[in-house]
Amino acid sequence: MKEDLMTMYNPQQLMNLEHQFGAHNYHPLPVVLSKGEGVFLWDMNGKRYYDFLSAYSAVNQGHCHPRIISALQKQASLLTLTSRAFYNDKLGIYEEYITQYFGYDKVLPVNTGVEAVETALKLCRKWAYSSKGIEENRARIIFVSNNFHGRTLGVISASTDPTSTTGFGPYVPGYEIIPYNDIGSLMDVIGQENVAGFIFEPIQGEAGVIVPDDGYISKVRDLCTRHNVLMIADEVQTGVARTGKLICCDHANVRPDVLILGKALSGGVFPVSAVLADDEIMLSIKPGEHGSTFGGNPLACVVAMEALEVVKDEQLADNAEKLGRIFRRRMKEIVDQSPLIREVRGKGLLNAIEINDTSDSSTGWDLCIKLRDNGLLAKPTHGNIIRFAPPLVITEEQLEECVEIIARTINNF
Ligand code: IF1
Repeated sequence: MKEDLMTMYNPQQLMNLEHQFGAHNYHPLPVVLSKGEGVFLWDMNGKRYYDFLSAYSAVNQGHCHPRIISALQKQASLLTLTSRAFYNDKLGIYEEYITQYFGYDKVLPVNTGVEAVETALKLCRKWAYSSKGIEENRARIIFVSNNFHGRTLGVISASTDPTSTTGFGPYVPGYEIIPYNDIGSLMDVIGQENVAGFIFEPIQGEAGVIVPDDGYISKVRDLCTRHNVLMIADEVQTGVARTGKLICCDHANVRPDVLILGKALSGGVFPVSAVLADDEIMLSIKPGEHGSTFGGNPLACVVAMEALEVVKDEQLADNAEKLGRIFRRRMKEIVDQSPLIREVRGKGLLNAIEINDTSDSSTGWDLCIKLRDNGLLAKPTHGNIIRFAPPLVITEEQLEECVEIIARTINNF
């Protein structure tokens, strides 16, 4: 029945179904995809596209990576979920594996990126009261402007984007916001009383792939160390090899006190996220004080271990580093010739172009429609910034072909 149903509809009818029966909380690019493999996506008419979004860096290992899919299939017919009311035979193995992989004492496994961010914020407050001795309910956590940490009330309370905050008040108290990439503003506040943590993205993805000055992250590290403030890195989007290192903080040789991961932790096959920290911080949370139904389920554990093995075996960080440099060099040639594009920026295979237009323009969208017609899928983060983030398994030859597609589209625009 279901199979027949699915073959009955054409793309437009499927988009209409979403419009009629689904919440209108997105504005997707008009393309209806039905198959993914590696760097490629196919729509229902069989047209092939290069995926230059990678589900916002969740598909770093490429769509439907065979090793991850077979790990999923094998475990799915064994045991998918017990809840944490009981032990299962995969969680301990996964916890040892991922803590050694990223170099922390412990992991708290959850499911979505924002759930991991919320967990990190709760952990920071708990540590502030139990270890740093801050007075109950007085902990202050410092965020940066133009942050993006997800969509829950807990994190939009720190957002500076009216689209994320308007109409969702009242907001969670205890947060402060300072400018990003401005070490002076952190120095002004970090030594004050009750400051518990500083949370940031090593590169701001949603803000438009904003790369901070060299030295910013290591100066943040020094200040947090000196003032016993937790350095909390949200690497949900920048982590797992995306920027050319295992985590983006590795570019600065900095080890955050709390590391937040998500998305590509599962290769886009299953919601898997995690918070990593050392015992002194992680043991602030006692049994029964935090959790989630699916957190640490055996299916997620098996999928995540295979997804991380693939990152290592296929040297995805090195590939991202190498191809990212080629991409930015080739894009700069286009920038120099095109009045349309102001700048290309990024690290590894997390890059973006800024269009010579205002942020409320439709140019980014219109350009993405043309890119779609030319066989490459990307989406603007704001009206005039287009993020380019292909799966990290892309080859140099495929990248060259994509640069040609982008160049041709821009020149004909
Ligand atoms: C959507 C944005 C990107 C994230 C960082 C936490 C989360 C995200 C640094 C929360 C999630 C996703 C959400 C997704 C689009 C995408 C996104 F445009 F929304 F902002 F990548 F830039 N920290 N980012 O980037 O993770 O709860 O979503 O698993 O459609 O909202 P999540």
